[in-house]
Amino acid sequence: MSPRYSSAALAAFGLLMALAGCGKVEKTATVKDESNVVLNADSGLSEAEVARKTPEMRKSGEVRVALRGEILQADAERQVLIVTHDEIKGYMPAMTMEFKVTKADVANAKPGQRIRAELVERGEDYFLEKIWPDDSVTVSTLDAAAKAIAQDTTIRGKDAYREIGENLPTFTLLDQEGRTVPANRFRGKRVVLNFIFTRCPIATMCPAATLKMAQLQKSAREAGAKDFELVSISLDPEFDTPGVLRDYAEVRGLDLANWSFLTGPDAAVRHLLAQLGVIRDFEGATIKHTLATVLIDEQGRIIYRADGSSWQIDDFVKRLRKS
Ligand SMILES: [Cu+2]
Repeated sequence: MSPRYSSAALAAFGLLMALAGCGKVEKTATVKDESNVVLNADSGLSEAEVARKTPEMRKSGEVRVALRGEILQADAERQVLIVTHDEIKGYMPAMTMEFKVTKADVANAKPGQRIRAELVERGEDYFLEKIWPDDSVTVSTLDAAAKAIAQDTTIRGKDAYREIGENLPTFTLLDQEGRTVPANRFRGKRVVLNFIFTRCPIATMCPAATLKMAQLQKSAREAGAKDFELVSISLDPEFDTPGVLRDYAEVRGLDLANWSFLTGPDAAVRHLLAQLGVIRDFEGATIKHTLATVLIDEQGRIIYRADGSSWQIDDFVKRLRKS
């Protein structure tokens, strides 16, 4: 059942760990912060427990509760969303209120859309963080795709790892604008695909990979390559919401015309990683991971891959230019 990784991928893993010190404790990236308790019914708390814990949390700086609701209006100028939210048992009745959000989240917001998020009460202010689409069509599409890829990994067994010449696994994720993106959206184009996470603290890993993808995008265009796409999938989908990815791209001035940042259920990402031979380990407060840059052809076949961080831009430019 455990996926098989190419020896190149494993060797690159060891090498990167040694070079980047990824295995050491990285205090800068807090992947699982235990102090961030989110109060809600899903966490098994009763209405009375939520009511009891709220003042304690308020005293220590902020209250975090899970929220579901519908976007009524997005105000880009004031950077707020007006949301009609469901009852939050033990904390607040159902009502319409205003929340401060990031620039990317306000840009992604669509009036009428259902969302789930974390309500953060800090001082006098109310914020929404970790905003995900929660309409039934999106949720059921993502869940069905996650189940399908999990099943596929199981069926493939020890052959879960996809070799050169095999197809890219089928997946459906969300892009940086919260749009549903099926893998076949990229058919007919060459695709360079990698995995990154926005909180990666190691300059030589994800930040360098993103920089190189941007350089590849520019060089390939200059070399006359057309009809190619770049895809960066989050290794940390619980933190990397569509808005977080959009913000990551905008802060870096990335050109998203043919570059998608994808995220979605961890259940789906986990199997994509296994099938594409990228290793990810949650270690304490950080994510230890390998890097792979994978080239997909117009028919959705994996035709080339480079493991580790030392892939050559020129090499990929050459392969993106159709001969
Ligand atoms: Cu990284």
